[in-house]
Amino acid sequence: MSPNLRERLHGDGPALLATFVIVPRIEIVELAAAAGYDAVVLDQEHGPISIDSLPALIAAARGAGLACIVRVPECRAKQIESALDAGADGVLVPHVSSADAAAEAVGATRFAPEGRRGANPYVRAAGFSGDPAFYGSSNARCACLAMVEGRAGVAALDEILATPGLDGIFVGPVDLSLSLGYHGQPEHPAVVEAVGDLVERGHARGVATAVFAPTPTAARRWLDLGVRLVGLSIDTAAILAGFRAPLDELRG
Ligand code: 3PY
Ligand code: MG
Repeated sequence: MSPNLRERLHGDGPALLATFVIVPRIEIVELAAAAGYDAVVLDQEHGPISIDSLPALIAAARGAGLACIVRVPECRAKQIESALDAGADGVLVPHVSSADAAAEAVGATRFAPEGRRGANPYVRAAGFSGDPAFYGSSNARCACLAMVEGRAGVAALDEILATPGLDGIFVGPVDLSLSLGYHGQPEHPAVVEAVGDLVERGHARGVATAVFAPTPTAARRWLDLGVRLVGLSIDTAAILAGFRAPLDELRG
């Protein structure tokens, strides 16, 4: 059996290359697979992806062989549990800025006794009751990534990294650039230094790291530093670039 998302985050094989998906269409997920990505991040924090859209998008990801992470709208147990019940391989929890928030997120991804996830064996993730091993396999498989993307999260990093069961931190340079006063400059040297520091502190504690990279150059930098997952692009930006390129060429 091929390694699941959590095993890939904790393993030493190639890092995962992911794209964010904002547009709730299965075709976008399939296009990401056709382009060669390893994973999609279905983004409920930004854009119109609702809980109703998740089952089809997750099914499309699975059918296309992609790992499927849902970025939930905020750090709330209910939202995390709904994404996992729909069949996601893991969740990305935005703006985690304290040890309590990290523990809340992890607790919502695991059934008792490891956590506090509400149990229902009839949901999609459980094969609608057809999977007798659901609770154990879900606890073993579903990954929880906490986004560190603001001053408060940076200040609480050591406690967040110490959260039992946390699969990794995901550093968000876009929000971090605003929080640090470099608006709209995720590649500002001060932001790059801050991201690198967070990643290295994660590695020093043996915690897997992930980063959003606004450019392939940034992605290469973070991959060389040993991150286990890079968010390399966003569907809307890719479509805009694809629409623009032939027009720009035509118009000179
Ligand atoms: C950030 O960089 O702030 C992100 O949330 C990446 O999507
Ligand atoms: Mg962000």
